[in-house]
Amino acid sequence: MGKKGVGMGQTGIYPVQDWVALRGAWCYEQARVVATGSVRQRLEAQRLRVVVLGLVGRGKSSLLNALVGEPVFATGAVHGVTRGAQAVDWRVGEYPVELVDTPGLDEVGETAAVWELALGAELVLLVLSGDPNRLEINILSRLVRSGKPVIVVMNKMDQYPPAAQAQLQARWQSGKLARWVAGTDVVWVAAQPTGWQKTATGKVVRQSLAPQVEELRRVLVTQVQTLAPALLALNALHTTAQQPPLLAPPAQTEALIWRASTTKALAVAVNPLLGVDLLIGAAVDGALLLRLARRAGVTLTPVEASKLLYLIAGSLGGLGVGSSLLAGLLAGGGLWLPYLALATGRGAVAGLATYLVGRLGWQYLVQGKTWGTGSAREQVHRLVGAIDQGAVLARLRQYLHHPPGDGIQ
Ligand SMILES: Nc1nc2c(ncn2[C@@H]2O[C@H](COP(=O)(O)OP(=O)(O)OP(=O)(O)O)[C@@H](O)[C@H]2O)c(=O)[nH]1
Ligand SMILES: [Mg+2]
Repeated sequence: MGKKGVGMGQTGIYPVQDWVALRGAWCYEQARVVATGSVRQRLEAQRLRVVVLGLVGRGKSSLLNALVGEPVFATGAVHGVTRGAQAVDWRVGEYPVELVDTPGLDEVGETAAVWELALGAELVLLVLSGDPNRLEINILSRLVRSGKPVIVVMNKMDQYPPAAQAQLQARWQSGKLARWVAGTDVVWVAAQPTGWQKTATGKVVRQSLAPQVEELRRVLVTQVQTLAPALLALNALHTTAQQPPLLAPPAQTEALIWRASTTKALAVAVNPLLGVDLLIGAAVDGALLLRLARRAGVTLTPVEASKLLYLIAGSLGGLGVGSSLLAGLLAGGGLWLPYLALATGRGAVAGLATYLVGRLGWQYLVQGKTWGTGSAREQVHRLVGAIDQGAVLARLRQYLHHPPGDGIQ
């Protein structure tokens, strides 16, 4: 199933001396066990994400166009041509590669989103077009400190006479830059070179020349073909290691979350109108989040609370709460079942939603109103997956069948 022989139980086909492949394959298997979300999807599909990064106008879009051999992305001399990240599918041997173009990093406002993409990629191409300025050195330093595999692409080399190019090269071979990036990871290209030509009338005009990116293509092909499993594994393990585990709230807080869950479960179960669920839900969940915020010592405005609720509840739709609702209904006996069983199923699912809102809300609040690295949706998805929903549903059902005070418990 795996490409390059990398798959379950196939690591033994590597010659023992082939350490890179052997370690890559081993890490790959480890990463498959722990990775979650979109990183896991890429890992399973052995699909690499390569992101270009660089300041405005360095030729990022031109470079990707030259690599794929088609004018996929808009380019131009004006400031900030690329406004949002866009991807194009490419392929290196058997490996699908997603090449992602990003807006220039000195474009105000886009920085966080671009960094999130770059730090989540298997490989970053940092595009420069001359000696790096201070901002570019900071960018490179952040990439290196994050342990991100980087290829430095020195673009627009048609603009440098050979002597100037030699000077540039010397700086990558000694000093600070050389300590950060190996010489073999600095590649010299001209993505959209221009030259001057004399017309029949004697006028000298600017003329587009063929791109010179073969060296980069060669480096990419070699790296991807030998290192794809290792690059995927490295990124997946790194991302996973940075993700905070699901936090267990203190007993009193857990009790508060549980009380809100059973309150909602009961309210929904005894209410015969389906649409009323939503109203009760929003009220109970919103109030719970505000109380949790007070306990965590964090300020949360009602608007923030409803945004948080919207985010968590929105993710639950795709996480099987909808299907567990259906399962709850069917487990109760199908369409002919007595109303009580149906209502109990509905109530338990509504209570489960509140429980998840409480646990995730608590995590978000005590972490200082952040989900950590990665997209909020993905983090919510991952944390919900870490909660035993079946057990919570069973407890809620039991509660609804025998609420405390009916003499049975
Ligand atoms: N001479 C020369 N010009 C180039 C080269 N590569 C790109 N350019 C020019 O540089 C300008 C910017 O190129 P883009 O590819 O749009 O740059 P970008 O980094 O995507 O820019 P933003 O999207 O605005 O951040 C364009 O006018 C290109 O024609 C090159 O190798 N040589
Ligand atoms: Mg661009």
